[in-house]
Amino acid sequence: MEKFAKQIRLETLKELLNLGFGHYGGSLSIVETLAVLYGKHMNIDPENPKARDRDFFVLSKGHGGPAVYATLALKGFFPMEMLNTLNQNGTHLPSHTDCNLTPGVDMTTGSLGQGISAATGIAYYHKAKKLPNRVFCIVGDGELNEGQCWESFQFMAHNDLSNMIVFVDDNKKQLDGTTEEVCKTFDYVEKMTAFGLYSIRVDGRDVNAIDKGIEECLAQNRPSVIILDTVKGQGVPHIEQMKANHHVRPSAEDEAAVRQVVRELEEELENGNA
Ligand SMILES: Cc1ncc(C[n+]2csc(CCOP(=O)(O)OP(=O)(O)O)c2C)c(N)n1
Ligand SMILES: [Mg+2]
Repeated sequence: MEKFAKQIRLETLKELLNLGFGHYGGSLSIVETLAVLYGKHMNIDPENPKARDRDFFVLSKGHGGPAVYATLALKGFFPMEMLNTLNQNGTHLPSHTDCNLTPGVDMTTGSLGQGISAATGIAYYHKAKKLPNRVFCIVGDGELNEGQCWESFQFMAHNDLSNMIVFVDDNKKQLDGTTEEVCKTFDYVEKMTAFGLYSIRVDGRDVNAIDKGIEECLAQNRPSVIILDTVKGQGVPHIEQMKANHHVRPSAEDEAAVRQVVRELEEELENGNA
């Protein structure tokens, strides 16, 4: 899973460098979680993306698309070369995830708050039909400012959607400031628990901690929410330290720092130190 996370981070950075701008911060903070989900837990078949028995993944914070595309390409859903088409005219990889364009993308997202609602609907259908499919969904901490998210949590708890895990990417920042200063967050685990959900906080930079958290939630057989303690721009120190790192058009200095991380990741992966 650690190696897979490095591969996903590398390909995500290459996509964004090739485009020249993009959502660096929120793509990088979900890399480890994607590596654990697609590397270990999800039942998926890249040869048959719409397989009836598949697990579903919904990136409610759809602007993290570049990280999902890197993950799907590495799993073999489409050729790696397609990653160079990110957000270009006529692309199958728009900046926000779109289920009508990209093999392996299960829901069109980008309008914050709506993806989690769709994900609860998918989980509700499969639970009602007594089907084994599970649903994994990532929402942003800023996205939680959308009231619609809280309707989804209530719906999840009321309908006992034990086939669903929601991850909150608690990277502490949103588009134009820290999440705390835009709208005070209080304690997410306490809030989710009060909603009747099983909830834990894990280190979202650590694939083993994320894996353990998922195992713990699956063992509960209850609707669950994992709060991911992450850093916006995770894994690229220069981007992590930028005050505004939501959508970045790298300066020459920024680009040099990102290219340095690309080289380091390539070397680690080539030398088998991953
Ligand atoms: C309904 C809606 N309002 C506003 C936006 C514009 N927008 C895109 S990303 C973003 C910030 C999201 O912050 P967060 O959920 O914390 O994402 P992350 O930090 O993971 O990038 C905003 C306001 C949007 N996409 N949808
Ligand atoms: Mg955020």
